[in-house]
Amino acid sequence: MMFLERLLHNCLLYGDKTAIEFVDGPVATYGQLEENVLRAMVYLQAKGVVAGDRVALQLPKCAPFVYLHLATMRLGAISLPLNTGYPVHELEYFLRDAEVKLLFTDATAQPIVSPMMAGLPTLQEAIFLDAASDGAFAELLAGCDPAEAAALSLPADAQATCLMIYTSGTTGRPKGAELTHGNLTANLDALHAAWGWRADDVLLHALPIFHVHGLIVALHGALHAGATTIMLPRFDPERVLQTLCDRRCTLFMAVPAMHRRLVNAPDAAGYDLSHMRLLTSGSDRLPDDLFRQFTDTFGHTLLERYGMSETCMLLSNPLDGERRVGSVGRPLPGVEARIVDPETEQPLPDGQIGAVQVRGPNVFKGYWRQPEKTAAAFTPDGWLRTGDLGLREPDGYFTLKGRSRDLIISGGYNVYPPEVELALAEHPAVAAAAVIGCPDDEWGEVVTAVVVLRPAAAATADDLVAHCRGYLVNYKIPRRVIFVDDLPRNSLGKVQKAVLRQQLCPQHKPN
Ligand code: MLC
Repeated sequence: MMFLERLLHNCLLYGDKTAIEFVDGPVATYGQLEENVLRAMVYLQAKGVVAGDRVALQLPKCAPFVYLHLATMRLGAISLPLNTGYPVHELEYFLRDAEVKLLFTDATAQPIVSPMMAGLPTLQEAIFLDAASDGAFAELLAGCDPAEAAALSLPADAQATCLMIYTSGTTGRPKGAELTHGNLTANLDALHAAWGWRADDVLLHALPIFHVHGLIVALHGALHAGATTIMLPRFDPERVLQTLCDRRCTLFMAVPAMHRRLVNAPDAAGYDLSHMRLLTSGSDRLPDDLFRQFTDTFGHTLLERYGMSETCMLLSNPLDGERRVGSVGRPLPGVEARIVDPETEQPLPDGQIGAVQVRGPNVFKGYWRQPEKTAAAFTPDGWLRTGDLGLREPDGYFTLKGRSRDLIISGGYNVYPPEVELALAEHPAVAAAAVIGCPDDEWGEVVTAVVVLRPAAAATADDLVAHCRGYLVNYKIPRRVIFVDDLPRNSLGKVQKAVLRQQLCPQHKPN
């Protein structure tokens, strides 16, 4: 059964049960969820949305986001969730590249979005919602009769794209990873089986919902199971701990930077989480000390799993059985993973470090209108090159050992150095810039800019940070700026980032 069909089935089966409760906000039963999704479908149809169209959602965590996202996919169109923090420069790029037809954004974004509309011919309309007000959205949908959409059949083509998540690469601008109905279904079925999702689960949701982790693994996971989701508008460690206790939640998912804040919260060990069933960690490597500190503090062993935007989830430690420190576990049902020699791409024996490649029905269709980049992402026999390095142990557990691609992970967000380097290069005082990730206890890695100034030019670290804020979302802004006379380069003129990391990162350990 495809995901949207299962969701509809759950809406009929659990009509009076709470599907999503926004803390300090609205509550929707499964019955109300279905009704609002149908209304949103009628609204979108009236705006001319048809199968294949891109609908961008740049909204905070709110009920309208959920209804519009599900309605878009159910019409066979493509949902494009966007970080609310994107400055105009990034937002405009996504809207142009994806040829977005409709944009839903917060009312506060009007001064930014309205002036860019004229330059975006495919953007038919931007709809400004007061996301904080329940009334505003209800008013928008008031004239929409759910019965009109109820008669529509569910999307039947498993190969059709339903979700696009932008992710960058080692070169160039971000690319839209196209996930299909079949991808989501395969992943949710696998996670359902692997993590024992149940209809009586209560998930506390504190992640952003514009990425795979918060949107697919957490929110869709709960909807797929017929479970209840309690939504916190943002992550706050004490509020998380208090809500887990008060609401007797059974499930919680987070990135390591969040788990670090939980164990360091005042009187963390005083919260009784004994009723909880499962706490997971992902989007970044879980440090060994944090894995142990979490168990010591809360009496629960974190379940670490591994995934990426292009694939959703790939590997997971087990629900029952050993959750191995430092390991991301074994492939999920239906997923194949292998370790190959990075040069020859021939499989390596267990225990040897090589490139991680994966295959399975969860693996994305390709990058939006980028056939060359899509082809380059796969081997000729269809394995996706993840860009991560790792090893497989004889009992099938995988351990990640670094990255072959030039990627920084800060607080669970991916940062691609070329994007930050391009932004720095726009500053008139910058002659050259290289961006590296330095290990950091709080964030995992911090974005560090190594900059050569033009002769006689003057700029301070604060100047460059302020400049970057005009181009990049907050988590991509360099936290450290180091000025140097020259960048180390190889004989081809390429900056030797390994040398920079070695010289400039205080806690750097080579792979
Ligand atoms: C916030 N800031 C960050 C940052 N998050 N800087 C670097 N890296 C980050 N990840 C900035 C803020 O803008 C602010 O800057 C300063 O840090 C302090 O802010 P804060 O209030 O302490 O941070 P907060 O808003 O609480 O955010 C921290 C966080 C957040 C951990 C809650 O980073 C977060 O939600 N991370 C989750 C990311 C995620 O969902 N990834 C999933 C990707 S999917 P200033 O200068 O303005 O003061 C994926 C696939 C998979 O990867 O496998 O899951």
